[in-house]
Amino acid sequence: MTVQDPHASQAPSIEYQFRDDADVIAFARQHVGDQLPAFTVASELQVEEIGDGNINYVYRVCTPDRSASVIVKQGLPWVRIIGESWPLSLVRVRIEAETLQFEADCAPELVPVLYHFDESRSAIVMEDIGDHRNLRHAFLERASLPRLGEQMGHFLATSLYRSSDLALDAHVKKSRVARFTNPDQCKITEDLFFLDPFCDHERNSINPALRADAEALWQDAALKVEVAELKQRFLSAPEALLHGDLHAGSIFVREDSTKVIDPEFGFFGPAGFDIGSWLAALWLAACAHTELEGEQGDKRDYVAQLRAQAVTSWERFAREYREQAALTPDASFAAPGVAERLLARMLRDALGYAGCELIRRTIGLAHVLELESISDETTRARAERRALALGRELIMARDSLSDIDAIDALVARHLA
Ligand code: SR1
Ligand code: MG
Repeated sequence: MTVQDPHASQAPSIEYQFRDDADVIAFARQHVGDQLPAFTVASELQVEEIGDGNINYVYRVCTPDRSASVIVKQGLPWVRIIGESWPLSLVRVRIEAETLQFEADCAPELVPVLYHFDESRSAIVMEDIGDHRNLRHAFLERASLPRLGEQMGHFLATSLYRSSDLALDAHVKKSRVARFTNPDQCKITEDLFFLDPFCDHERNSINPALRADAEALWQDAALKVEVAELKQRFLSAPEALLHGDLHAGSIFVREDSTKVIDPEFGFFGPAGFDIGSWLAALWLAACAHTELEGEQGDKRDYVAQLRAQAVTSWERFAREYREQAALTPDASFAAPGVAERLLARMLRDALGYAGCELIRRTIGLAHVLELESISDETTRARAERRALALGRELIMARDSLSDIDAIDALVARHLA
């Protein structure tokens, strides 16, 4: 397959951009030869563009018999789906590579192997996890994923603890905060998460059958105060190195295995942001399944499974965070009660950020496949209304919710 210049119609080509198939293949061969011997001996390699994300270009390079393959990801200095009118710094590609490496140190089984990062071509070569499928599709098919909650709880606990003040020397932490400063990516979140969905913004995309609900939300002054507080913490609470975009599209699964990809939004922010984004991924899918086609009993069971995954994720996260915090080398943080205080704040933040994610994926720019797969607008609006109401209540009630079972009961009420 030939790689056409994907930008030909909307932007000038960039000097470092892959020119054609041969260029992508040569790049992959040059950078994984040592690690993947089949790439050195195979006389011919093949390439296909497989990216369906919003921002970058993603290629699979493989041997003719497909027995060996790698993924090459290249970033251009703008948002792929928008073009030159939305410029984006290339620092995100280095940050993605370094965040991926940090996550691999924390939980090697939960991320693809990073083979190479090339700054001059803004490109990464990594393991092909093509035997996994995107979690959105798994959710749509109501796949049973018995280990997902535990695995995500572990991913969050290890990455958020090991980049925190409890684990890192203060000088090291400060230099990492500087190295992972990612202002263009953060600005996307600041706008799409905290601004657009709460006003009549031109970037929003709203189901006409849900318009009145969105308009009511825009009039909700008390909600806007809470969202402003969440945004302020997002801007100025460098607690831990976040993945920064932990939605279902950033996760690939097999029944027994989970892989988290795409940490290009990585930066030091409030730990509850990643936790909340993940919980919202589960709850968004659950909202969709209240109205997706299928037997009522099957749908009810799957909604219950998704709720249970959220409970398991938090329980595993909290248990493992506590265990790690008990070993902190910093005597101030070793005092009794400190870990519980931090966990309580992370949970409170997580609920607020989950609420924002539920709202922005319903009426903002970037929606989720699970809800979008409900073709009838009126039916879809019923599921979307649940997401909006759940999101709003999580934001408004977060200070009074400190117990995961009570939170699950609240979620269940919205999904009934
Ligand atoms: C223009 S980028 C839209 C969304 O896609 C990314 O994956 C992030 O979630 C971002 O908010
Ligand atoms: Mg992404």
